[in-house]
Amino acid sequence: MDQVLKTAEKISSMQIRGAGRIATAAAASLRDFSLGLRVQSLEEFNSEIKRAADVLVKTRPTAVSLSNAIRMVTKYQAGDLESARQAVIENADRFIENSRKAVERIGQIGSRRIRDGDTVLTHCNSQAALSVISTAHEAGKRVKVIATESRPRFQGITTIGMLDKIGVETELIVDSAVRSVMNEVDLVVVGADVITANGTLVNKIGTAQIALSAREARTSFMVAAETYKFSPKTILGELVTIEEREPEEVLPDISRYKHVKVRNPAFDVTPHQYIDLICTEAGAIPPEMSYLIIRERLGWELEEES
Ligand code: RI2
Repeated sequence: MDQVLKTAEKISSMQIRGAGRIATAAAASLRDFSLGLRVQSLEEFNSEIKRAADVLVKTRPTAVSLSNAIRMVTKYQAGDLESARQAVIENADRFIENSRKAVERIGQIGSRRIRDGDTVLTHCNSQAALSVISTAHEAGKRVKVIATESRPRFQGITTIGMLDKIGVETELIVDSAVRSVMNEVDLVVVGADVITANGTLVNKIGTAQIALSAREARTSFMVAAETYKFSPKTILGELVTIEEREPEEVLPDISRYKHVKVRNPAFDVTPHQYIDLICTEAGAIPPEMSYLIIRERLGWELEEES
């Protein structure tokens, strides 16, 4: 269990971050846990796996990628201990490989929306969004990227670092400069933590005001998301929990103040009307088609839940 607790700690402290990465880290952790699990019976194995899954799923309350990954890994029907172990290992490996391929495919599909000479604005640090940009760059298109800092955790610095390595020209802006540059932007590309049944996007705090600004400036707004970022439970009416993180991430010396409260929501909600396109590994869809993605790709979960 030590290894699972360590991974859980890395996910909650955001040493491992990004909706896709936390999902694959949780899958790998369950696989390794299953590999080393010394128990006598299938029942014990099942309950230990459930215990580990519960620890991992609680680490970040918003990202549905985590619960979707854990459900895919722990969904098995086995008659004995060793076949259960084998199933968890195979499920985890399959999830990790599919996730890698999905990000690659999203890059191939989404990059078609980028034209030679375009300026693309991105927010935070998203593997899926960066795959779109880097695939366009690799195809020989000249792309300039404007990246927001993404306070309070400054994931924008990670983004410019990654793009710098592959030779993409970037400009870094503070989050509040988005409207000032929006008229120079051809396309906004962001990732997703959750997409609901009606195509609403939950993503890094600040995304909603970028979408608003893009709409006002008539700039296209695209979301890059693997299908496991879609939330089956939203079909059943469940609301998405928005994670509120420690105030110290925003104001490290908050203890000096007596009457100050710092709010630190990690994500916000962008209505589907502000989104032109969601690019998934199953194709680029209008947000209103999210329901179908959930039914076709994640439908099994609905049967279990209802
Ligand atoms: P990929 C991140 O969350 C950001 O909100 C980003 O847009 C989203 O996950 C998707 O990232 P955080 O972990 O899965 O930084 O595309 O809170 O990498």
